[in-house]
Amino acid sequence: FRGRMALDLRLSQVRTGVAWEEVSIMDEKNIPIRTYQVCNVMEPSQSNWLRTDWIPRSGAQRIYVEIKFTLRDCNSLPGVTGTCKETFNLYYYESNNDREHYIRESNFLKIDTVAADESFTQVDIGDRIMKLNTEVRNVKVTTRKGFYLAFQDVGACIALISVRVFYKTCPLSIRNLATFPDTNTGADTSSLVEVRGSCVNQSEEREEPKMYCGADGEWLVPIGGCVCNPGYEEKGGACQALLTSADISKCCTETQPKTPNKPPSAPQQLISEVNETSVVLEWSAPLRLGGRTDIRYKAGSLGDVLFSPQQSGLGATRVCVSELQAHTRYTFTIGARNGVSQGHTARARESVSVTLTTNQAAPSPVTSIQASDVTRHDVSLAWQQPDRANGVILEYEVKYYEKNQKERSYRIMKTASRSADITGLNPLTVYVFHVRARTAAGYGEFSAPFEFSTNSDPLPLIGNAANSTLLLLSISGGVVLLLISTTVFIISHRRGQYSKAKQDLEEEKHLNPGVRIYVDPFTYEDPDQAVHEFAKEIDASNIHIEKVIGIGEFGEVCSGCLRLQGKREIYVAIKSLKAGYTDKQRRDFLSEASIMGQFDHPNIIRLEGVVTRCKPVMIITEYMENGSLNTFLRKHDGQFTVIQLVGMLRGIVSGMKYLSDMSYVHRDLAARNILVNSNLVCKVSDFGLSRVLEDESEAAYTTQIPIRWTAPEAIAYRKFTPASDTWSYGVVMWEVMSYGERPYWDMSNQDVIKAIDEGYRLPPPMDCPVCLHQLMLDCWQRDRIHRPSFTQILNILDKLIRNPTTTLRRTGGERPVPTLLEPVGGPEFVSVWSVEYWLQAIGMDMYRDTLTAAGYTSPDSLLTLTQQDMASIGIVTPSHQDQILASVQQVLLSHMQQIEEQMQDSMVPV
Ligand code: ACK
Repeated sequence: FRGRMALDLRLSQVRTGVAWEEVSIMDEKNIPIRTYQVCNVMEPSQSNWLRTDWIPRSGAQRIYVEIKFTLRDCNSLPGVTGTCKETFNLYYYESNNDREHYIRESNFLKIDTVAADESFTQVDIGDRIMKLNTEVRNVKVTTRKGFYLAFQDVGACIALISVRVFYKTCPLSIRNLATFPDTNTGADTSSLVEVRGSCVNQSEEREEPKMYCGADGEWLVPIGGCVCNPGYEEKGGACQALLTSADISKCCTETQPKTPNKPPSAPQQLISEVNETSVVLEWSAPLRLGGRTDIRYKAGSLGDVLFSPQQSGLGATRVCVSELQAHTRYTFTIGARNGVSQGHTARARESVSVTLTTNQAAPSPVTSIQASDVTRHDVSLAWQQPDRANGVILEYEVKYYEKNQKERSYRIMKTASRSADITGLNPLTVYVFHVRARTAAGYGEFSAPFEFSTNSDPLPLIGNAANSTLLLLSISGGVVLLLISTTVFIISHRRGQYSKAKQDLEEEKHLNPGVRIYVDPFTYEDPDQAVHEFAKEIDASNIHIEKVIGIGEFGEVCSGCLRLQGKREIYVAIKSLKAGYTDKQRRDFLSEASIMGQFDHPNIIRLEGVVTRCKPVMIITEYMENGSLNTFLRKHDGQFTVIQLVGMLRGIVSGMKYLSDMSYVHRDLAARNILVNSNLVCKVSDFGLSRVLEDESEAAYTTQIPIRWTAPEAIAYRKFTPASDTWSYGVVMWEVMSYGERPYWDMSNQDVIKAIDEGYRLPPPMDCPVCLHQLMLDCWQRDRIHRPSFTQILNILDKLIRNPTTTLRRTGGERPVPTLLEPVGGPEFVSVWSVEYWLQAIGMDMYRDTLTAAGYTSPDSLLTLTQQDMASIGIVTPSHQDQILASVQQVLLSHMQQIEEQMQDSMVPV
């Protein structure tokens, strides 16, 4: 099978007499299979090794190991507390020797600790049910001709069912009349292998043809190409001789060409890899290509599933299918087509199919833990149901321990509800809590740590609805921020009150900035005069520096506290100018404060003031708990919902609209220059001017431009305008949707410039809705007048977030699923929001008056609804709160989908 070295591994025991045993068992379909098993759970300190024979590397640089295994849940084994484990370790050892008899254990390098997504338990009737886990790990192997793999058991009850080892290649491909050979992917998960193509027959190089082979086996960024020689024309990726008049007359007399092109035969060797509720399908090219090279594949399945990179027109022999239901049977078909295939769908003889069952999936992590009624010994915790429960939640488990004890000793409490009263705590002690949910599929992951300190009072200090709850920001995927000291609590509480309505109000203030235009501080003769015009001088004694948090262009960035007379102490970021600066450096450094001080918007970093009268010179700004956006997203890869990501993008564009309304052009908009606070609010920062004014000579200037983020006209002839900021905004959208991936990966700046010039644009990041990618493409229009303005982008994102009040084309005439959009009349339904209809559809109409009276009359207003909000207006039953919140989510998602469908209909490829 192309792209894989599929191996049936023979496992051999490193030492005889150890715990692993070769055992034959029956699989779910009652077919006998051979397994390796170990189950030494009663004795402590186990270390039982099992290793494979030598595996040749065959030129691969990164290998993938897929392990299928079952693992027994320790809770189901009586009397094994403390000794029983639920993981094993995977190791490798590179070697040129294909027959090593003995390899010292310490020579093996660890790949990973492998845990089961599902462990199996003995059910009451004494009948064992076996649940299969599939885990894939990968590792770089570049130093020897081959390698050995080893499995170390540390006291678990495991059966290894199968081990598959493979590597990935980008398959032979023809682009721009150049052939690119079957190429092994690079050694690193982010590496791109640069490959030079060779011109097809009867063609010659127009510009050196190049492509990059990505780590996933996909070809990326074709550059250059070939052109057909005179007398030949391009057809289906090849150069064919132009017909002479003699040919034409001959052709006209013949009824059939001698060797007509045909549709391809079916793709071969379709294999599937199930990972919980997603599947990767891979296949090989058809045996017969029908005499053509323009083969494309189309994947098919019943039901609502998501294909990526796309469902049809696939050039590569691989597709990922996600959003499948847990534990459900699916049939997938892959059809092959070429330019002479008839109709829209592949016929049976042109397709191949596979049927499989998805795994059960454990629930996603619990989010939004809140603490209330904190006393010296007790606390009440409450949390929300996981975003994806993937089944009925049977119970929750709360694990907690004293922070300074780490996890050396912890306590576990189980509860069927979404709350728990924890008692018997020590006073004035910081505790760490984690909560996880369990369904029939097993436990989900624990939530991120939630910390708080008990106090010294016997009665709750914080316990009433108005100012009681330690509200932690809920991030789907379970990132919860830590709140420890009272000071932090106060700040966080203030920000916790952040609401959309309030933000709207604040934004409204800025809707009409009138004639206020940004003033370039360099127009002032005396730079200090500019600073003092726009920034407040702060006395250094009011600043208390706590720690260094980073390095900026001019010196350290610290965090600390600022206490101004008559005001509450606030947490701030402090940028300082390093010693030994020149006058020019001081001026450039302070120019940022002069610029920032002119802005006042919720999505622009706020200047608190400057220290210029003593050293070091400092700029004080509001503190952003989550630091810069690119680092933050990388840390939380895959943990946010699309709506949360779009929420961040909305904030950024709102700030950019404000800047462009003030005629300020940022010139360096990038995720690294956006800061994120604890409420996930994104703010534009970095208004340094040095990059603009540094050196006016063209060459020096170009080296300072952040090429990957900058519009072509700004690179080529320094045309910086709001439209060039729009281009950069498109790149920021891409960074956000790809969780901080580097734009254009590790391509060189020169290649980026060339690729952009040739019309190449960044592809949609994984799981990125089509409509958002379309918006990025709009921001990257070559002609800047065709790019959307920030006002337009803001409107589009708002439309995506809000429930539609505009016409949305639906695909059929069926009644809506209870996604709660009321259809009214006509074949082209107009979806109208009605709170009444929505509540009725989810059986919650008893809250109609309550919600309406509190101002929740539009889906927009519901966007920020939290459990606290509901509790405060009298919706107190947890199950009702859950139902309402889940439904709000559903409305938003269904809306995103509908917009996506609509955009797909009208999409024009670039
Ligand atoms: O990614 P980070 O943690 O966020 O590292 C950089 C570092 O300082 C150098 O710029 C952080 N930083 C800058 N300004 C602020 C701020 N206002 N609040 C919090 N962190 C900041 C930035």
